[in-house]
Amino acid sequence: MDKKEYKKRLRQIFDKHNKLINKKNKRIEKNYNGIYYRYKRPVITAQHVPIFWRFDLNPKTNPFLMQRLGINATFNAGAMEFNGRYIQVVRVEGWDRKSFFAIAESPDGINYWRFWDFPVTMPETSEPETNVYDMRLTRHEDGWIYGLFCSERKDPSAPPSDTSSAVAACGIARTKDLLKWERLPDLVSYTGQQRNCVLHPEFYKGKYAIYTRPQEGFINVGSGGGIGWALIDSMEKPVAHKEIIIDDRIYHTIKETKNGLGPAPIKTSKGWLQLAHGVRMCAAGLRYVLYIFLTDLKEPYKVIARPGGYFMAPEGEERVGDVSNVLFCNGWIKKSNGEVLIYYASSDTRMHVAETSVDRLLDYVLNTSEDGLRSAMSVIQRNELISKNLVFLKNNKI
Ligand code: M1P
Repeated sequence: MDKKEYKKRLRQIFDKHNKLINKKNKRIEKNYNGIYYRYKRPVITAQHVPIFWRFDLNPKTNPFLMQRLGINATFNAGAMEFNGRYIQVVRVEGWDRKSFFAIAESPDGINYWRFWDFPVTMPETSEPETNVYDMRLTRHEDGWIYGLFCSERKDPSAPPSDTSSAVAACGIARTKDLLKWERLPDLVSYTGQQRNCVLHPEFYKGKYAIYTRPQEGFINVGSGGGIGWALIDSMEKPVAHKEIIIDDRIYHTIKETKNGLGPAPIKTSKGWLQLAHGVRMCAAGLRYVLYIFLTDLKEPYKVIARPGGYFMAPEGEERVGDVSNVLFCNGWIKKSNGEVLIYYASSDTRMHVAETSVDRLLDYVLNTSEDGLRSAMSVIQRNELISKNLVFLKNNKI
């Protein structure tokens, strides 16, 4: 490639990237459901990753201006407000299938997401993992920001012919500035593998509390599963001596196969708002949807409201990606005005935002019927709604 063409291509690449980052998103006003608003475009995609993370920009060492280290996907991000900016700790996956964490920030939580210059350098433990992903951020009352994530290693007991079996554990790190991370030991538990672990933001009776997801295998939860709750004495030596299941999987529901907590819960006057994912099996494979429930303010392991069905399921282009038919969320932000921004990933490929508020979410959890667990119950619930509405329509002009 001659000098002129190299320059032209480089300019094109940067212009395209700038255009993408500076394009304002649009709230979708049609298909109103009263619960949340989606936005038209994803907020973070592989194309948002800086050009200088992917290309070698020097024509001497890269005469064809090739992407040297490509990015496959940006998904499953933790989120928080930090120094007046909106932050996502994104799971960035390279062409080599390895994930790492990288911080992207936005001035308003919706638009202009830009990655910091370098990804997170996460220290390893004495037993280095192969892959890290899905960080849940918690600003704990002890003054630290904790990141709990999945730390994955090859299963040491797998026979040589098995190059897929893995062991998932809960990795733990903490920081004050999101730049320098102190790695703590992985969570020790006695219920098999762990994924989807989340630190509760407050002490419970002087102890740290972690939401867990015990699982027998790496993909299948086996006889385990459900969202658990465990108390631990210290984050420096995190041991879950005992786990109780606070939200189980249930036959013929959206969480029949497995479930897992999403982000750290939001504290409200009525209880802790909890966002989770539920998984069921179908002919097309696993289907991941999001659901919400409310737990008691004083005893956060007690579910006090449990709307039936899903809160959000993949729609349109969200349905397709590396692992299709998946919505996954491990980050949301409650703004000081009560608005809530939900950062969700679609099909293990890209990040989106949805907008709602604490008031709407509380109305949703407190006034949506529980899953009746039988078709006959679903008809009773619907008939009640229809009957009330027919009377309303008769007496009111719309
Ligand atoms: O591929 C869908 C999701 O699968 C796993 O989630 P879970 O442990 O609940 O099944 C995780 O690997 C997650 O990252 C991924 O999005």
